[in-house]
Order: sequence, then structure tokens, then C-alpha cells
Amino acid sequence: GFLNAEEKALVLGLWGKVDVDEVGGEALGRLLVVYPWTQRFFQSFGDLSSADAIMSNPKVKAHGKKVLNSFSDGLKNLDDLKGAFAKLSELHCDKLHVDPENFKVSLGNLVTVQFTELRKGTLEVIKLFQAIAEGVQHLLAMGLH
Ligand code: HNI
Repeated sequence: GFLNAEEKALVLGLWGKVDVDEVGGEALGRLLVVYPWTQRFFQSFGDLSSADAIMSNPKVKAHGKKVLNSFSDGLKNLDDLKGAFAKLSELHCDKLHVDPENFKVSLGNLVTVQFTELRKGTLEVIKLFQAIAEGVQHLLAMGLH
């Protein structure tokens, strides 16, 4: 794997402090508000007409929770991120054709939303977290081929 045992423990320790269910909805909601062009993927979610509507939309919350939980599950497989995200890579890259730029903003966004938690980590662990998130982003955006 690309992290040693100590680094893995640092990352998982910090991640353990994050309220994944809560932060997931918050992060997706914020993505849709701040980067409104990402809304085009979520037309079936109903009312996205204002920041309030987005942040209180139950479908946004539920989907954000699902997304971040899948990210969380992936962290249990730090030695095989490729395998862990193979199915999602197929979905986002081959089926949904999500523009790589969207993952970049979604990653930056996630880091912003979690900033209060991340701030409690050392710079070292934040960098590790960032490297993992970029790896996942790459897998989802570029596919496995
Ligand atoms: Ni994403 C569905 C995980 C970024 C658009 N996405 C999912 C699902 C998971 C998931 C899990 C549910 C799959 C299933 O039901 O089988 N998405 C992730 C992760 C990231 C991510 C871990 C990156 C951090 N997704 C994005 C981005 C976009 C995106 C940046 C577009 C802007 N995802 C979608 C869409 C769906 C989706 C669209 C299908 C939604 C639906 O159910 O209609």
C-alpha cells in the first residue's frame, strides 16, 4: 500500500472523529449551492431552487450520506483503493460521465466542510487525507483503464 501502518492509523483516527452521516449531506448540499452547474446531475432530486431548499432537501441529505459512507468504506481498504472503488469508477466515469473538474471541486468542498474536524489533525495527517481523497477522485474521474 502507499501508506505505512502508522500513517493508516493517523488517517483512520482522524476520520473516526468525523460525523459521516451529518457531514455527507452538508458536503453535497454545499457542492450544489456553491457550484450550481453540478445540479444538472441531480434533476430528479426535486427542489434545488435556493440554498435553503437545497440544504433542507431530504434527497440531498440522503444521497450525501450515501456518498460519504462509501468514501468511508473505501478507507477500510487503503491497500486496495482501486478494487474498493472499481464499481463506483465504472458508474461515474463510464456511465455518468462526470467531468473530472467536478470531482476536484467536490474534494475541495469536502475538505472545507470538514475543516473544523481536520483542523484538529496535524499537518501530516491532513496531507495524507488529501492524498487519499485525490486518489479516490482520480479513480472515479478517470476510470480504471
Ligand atoms: Ni457520486 C451516485 C459516491 C462524487 C454524481 N455516488 C453515487 C453513489 C455513490 C457515490 C456511493 C450511489 C451508487 C449506487 O447507488 O450504486 N460520488 C461518490 C463519491 C464521490 C462522488 C465517493 C467522490 C468524492 N458523484 C460525485 C460527483 C458527482 C456525482 C462529483 C457529480 C457532480 N453520483 C453522482 C450521480 C449519482 C451518483 C448523478 C447517481 C444518483 C442517483 O441515484 O440518481
